[in-house]
Amino acid sequence: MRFDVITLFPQLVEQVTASGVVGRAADQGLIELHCWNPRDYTRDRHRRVDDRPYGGGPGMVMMAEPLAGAIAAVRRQSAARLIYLSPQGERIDQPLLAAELERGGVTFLCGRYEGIDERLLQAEVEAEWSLGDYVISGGELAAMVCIDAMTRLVPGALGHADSAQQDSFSDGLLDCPQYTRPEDYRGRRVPRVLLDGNHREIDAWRERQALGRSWLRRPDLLAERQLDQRQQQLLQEFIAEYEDTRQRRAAAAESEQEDST
Ligand code: 9WO
Repeated sequence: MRFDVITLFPQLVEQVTASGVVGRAADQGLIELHCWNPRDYTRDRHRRVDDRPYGGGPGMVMMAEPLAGAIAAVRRQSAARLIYLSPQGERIDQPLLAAELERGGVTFLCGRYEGIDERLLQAEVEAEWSLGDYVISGGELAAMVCIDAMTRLVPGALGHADSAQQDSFSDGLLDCPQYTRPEDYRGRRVPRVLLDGNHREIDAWRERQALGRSWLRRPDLLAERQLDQRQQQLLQEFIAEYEDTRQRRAAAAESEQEDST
């Protein structure tokens, strides 16, 4: 998998390969990251990459020509799509990133300041992606998020062969809760089922929790998805237990009130 990134801050973007899963994938040659600085494609003495916006207003806009030079240089080495990262783009999710991975590579275009001259975007950009509805200071952090998430999907990038399968969203659901030692943390105990070593029951508990949390926190994820019979059963069990706990809590709170009067 090859990632190319056009950015005024190459040292920032290169940090994504400095440690962790992405670092190991780069060391193993599973991914390659190349950064291209538009400043290297300027022709004037001051190496200008930005100028004032036509129509006035605050801030600066990235000029088309230096970016066009960087894009032409990337295209000599890579046939990948050019993707601009901005809040105006299509909202990305795990399936979209997985589909892009199948294309074999991506080139990310990172804007700074108030943005990029629209004519450069119209002439060159093949897709526009957004992480979500907020503004950050430039496209770099968004590119790093995409590179991290896509690298996790490259076969062999995660230690365990099936870890990517167990990630949140690999199945379109939220993750189940995780626990480690000690068994008792300030009076909060690890769920009994995880200590008993019955792996059929553990798997069922985890799936029940994943379905239940998705039902509680992200009903939109469940709406998009068909549950099989077993999953419907597990979710019903979660809901029954949830309602039961809620009723017992309400009853306990009421008797607390009586005690105080
Ligand atoms: C800057 C600005 C300043 C004053 C008034 C309005 C303004 N809008 C912007 C702006 O959106 N700047 C962008 C910064 C230009 C393109 C790159 N930047 C960016 C990308 N910010 N946030 C993203 C981004 C990318 C992907 N997903 C979420 C956010």
